[in-house]
Amino acid sequence: GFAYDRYNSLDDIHKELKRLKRENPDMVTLIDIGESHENRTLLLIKLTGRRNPMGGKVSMWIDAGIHAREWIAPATAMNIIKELITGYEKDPTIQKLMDHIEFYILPVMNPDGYEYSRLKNRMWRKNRRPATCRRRHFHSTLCCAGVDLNRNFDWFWGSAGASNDPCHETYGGPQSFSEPESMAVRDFLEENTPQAFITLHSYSQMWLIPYGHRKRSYPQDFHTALRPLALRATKALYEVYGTKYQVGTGADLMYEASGGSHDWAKGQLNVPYAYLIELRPKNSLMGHGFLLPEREIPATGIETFEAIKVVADELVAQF
Ligand code: 0X9
Ligand code: ZN
Repeated sequence: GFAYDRYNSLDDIHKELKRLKRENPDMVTLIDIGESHENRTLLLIKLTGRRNPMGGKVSMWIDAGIHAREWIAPATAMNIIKELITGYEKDPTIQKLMDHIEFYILPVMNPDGYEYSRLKNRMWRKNRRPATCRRRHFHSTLCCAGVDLNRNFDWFWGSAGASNDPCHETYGGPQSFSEPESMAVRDFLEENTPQAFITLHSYSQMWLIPYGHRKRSYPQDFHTALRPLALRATKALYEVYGTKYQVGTGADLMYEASGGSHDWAKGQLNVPYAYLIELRPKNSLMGHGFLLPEREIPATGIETFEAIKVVADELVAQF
C-alpha cells in the first residue's frame, strides 16, 4: 500500500488521493483533467480551507513527475499535500494559507512514463507516445517511443536544447502540445490561471526561474519579483537542514532548453510566479542522481514545503 516515505505505484498514489478526499471531503476535490496515451487518468487534487473568503480568487499550481525517472518529485508533491491537510487543523500559518489559496496539485503528470520507469526501464524520461518509425537504410527502420513533455510546451518550441529525432531523450514532439498530457495541463491552466506555477523535477538542487530557452533572457520582473522571492524561498529551505540551492534561469545555470512548462506559464500565460524546482540530490556521485534513496523522501518533503510556504505567503500578501 501507499506510504509517504516510499516511492509508490501510480495506483497507490491514486488510491491515497481518493482516501484523502474521503477523509476530508470539505477540503479536497479530485479533478480528472484528462488521460495519458495509455489511458491513465491525470488526477489533480484541489485543496482549500473550509473558510476561503476569497472564493478561489488566488491559486497555486504544483505539478510533478513530468519526467518519468524523477521519482522524488511525485513523492514530494504527495508530502506537500499531506502537510497542507494535516497542518490545517494544528498550524495557524497553514490554516491562513489554505483559507486564502486554492492549491491545485498534479502529483504525476506523466503516468505512463512513471509506470514504465517503475516496471521496465528505471532511466525512462519521456512519456509513452507510441513509436514513430523512420526508414534508415534499405530494409531497415528505426522506431522510437516517447516525447519529452518538458520540450512540448509552446515557448520557442523546437528552437534550442530540444531534438526533432523521436529517438532522442529531448524529442519535443511533432508540434507543440502534441501530447495528451501537456494538452490537458494547458487546457486546465488556461481556464484556471494561477498566481504561482511550480513544477517539480530532480535533480541538482536548483530553483529555476524563466526563461530557460536562451542564456541571459529574463522576464521584466525577474529582478524585482521572481528572483527575490526565489531567494527567500531557498533561504527558508536551507534553514531546515542546510540544503543548498542555486537560483537562476535554467539556461544560465544548466543549458538552453525550449518548450519548457515553466517558461510557457510565465511567457504565454502570464503567471506572475513561475518556477521549476530541481530537487535533491545535488549530484550523481554520492547522491545517486535520479536514484535518491527512500530515506531522503521525508526530509526533502519537509524542506521543500518550507519553500512552498514562502511562495504561498507572498500570494496572500500580494493578491
Ligand atoms: O531538461 C529539463 O527539462 C530540466 N532538467 S531535468 O534534469 N529535470 O530534465 C531543466 C529544464 C530547465 N530549463 C533549462 N535548463 N533551460
Ligand atoms: Zn526533469
